[in-house]
Amino acid sequence: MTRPLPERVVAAARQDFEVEVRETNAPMKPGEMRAALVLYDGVLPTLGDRFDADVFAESASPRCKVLANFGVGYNHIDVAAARDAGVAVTNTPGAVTDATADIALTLMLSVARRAGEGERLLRAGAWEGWHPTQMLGMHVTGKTVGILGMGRIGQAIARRCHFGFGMQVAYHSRSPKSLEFPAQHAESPEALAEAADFLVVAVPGGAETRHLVGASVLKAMGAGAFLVNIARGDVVDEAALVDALESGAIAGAGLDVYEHEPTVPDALKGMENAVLLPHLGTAALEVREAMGLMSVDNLRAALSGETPPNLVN
Ligand code: 8YV
Repeated sequence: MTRPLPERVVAAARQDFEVEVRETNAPMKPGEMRAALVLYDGVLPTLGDRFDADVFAESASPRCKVLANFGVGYNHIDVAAARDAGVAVTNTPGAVTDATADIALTLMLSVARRAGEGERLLRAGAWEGWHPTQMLGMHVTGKTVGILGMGRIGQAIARRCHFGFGMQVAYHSRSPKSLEFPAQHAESPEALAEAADFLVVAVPGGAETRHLVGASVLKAMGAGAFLVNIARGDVVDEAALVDALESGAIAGAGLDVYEHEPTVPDALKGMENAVLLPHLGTAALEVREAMGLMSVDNLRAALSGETPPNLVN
């Protein structure tokens, strides 16, 4: 296990395996990853452990047979290189869906209703008392949400918006989906951005989606719209986002992820209309336990010669 994990997860793994838990929360270094491939039958890595092609290059047939990733996103692992080296890669879909959708709603509400800004004002002792035109934000109920990527998490966000907030739902994904709530398919990210009061990014990270939200999408959003990103930081061109916020091309942003985590541009930190969370998408004990137990199930299946339930390569 490449990080300390909740006790329940470690205990479940110990029932079937000899377990070593790496004691630091820092991402693994390339030398550690190469060594892990040689030393262990299975590795349970996570975000930040960059298992890229170079790491697999040195061991043609490593002892390690499975990387049971803790998390749904696996863009830090070169899955093709892993497959070529005979290493299965698995992830934890399902376990993260509701918690991540909840964080998307947290960000939508916080940025539109100026919750972060209000908290800072109050804590700074600058609140002069209620008045009818104090800190007016944007009313959320009934607005249009545009969801970029209508997978499990996108659908969970859409459901909350439709059933909870009476919002119109629009989305862009490679192909239209059959959904159990009304939703308009947009032909391009730009067309989606144009239609939306909130553009919510919910596509997987990776080369195909890098900078999918750049200057043209931000421009299409317009001055009244908010961007929310709960996916991966590099899906959004962060420099273009800073420009759009500084020039007033969009109204605000709610972010849980960043292009170069844990570095967050000072420009963003200085903006009142940016709500900035430290990658809290799944940060609840029961969710992290469910993710970990799912990883252990994948590990167990892969190491007993079965097809793991959540194989991605
Ligand atoms: C995880 C996430 O907690 O599951 C994911 O892909 O983004 C998070 O919510 C974290 O990234 C570990 O994978």
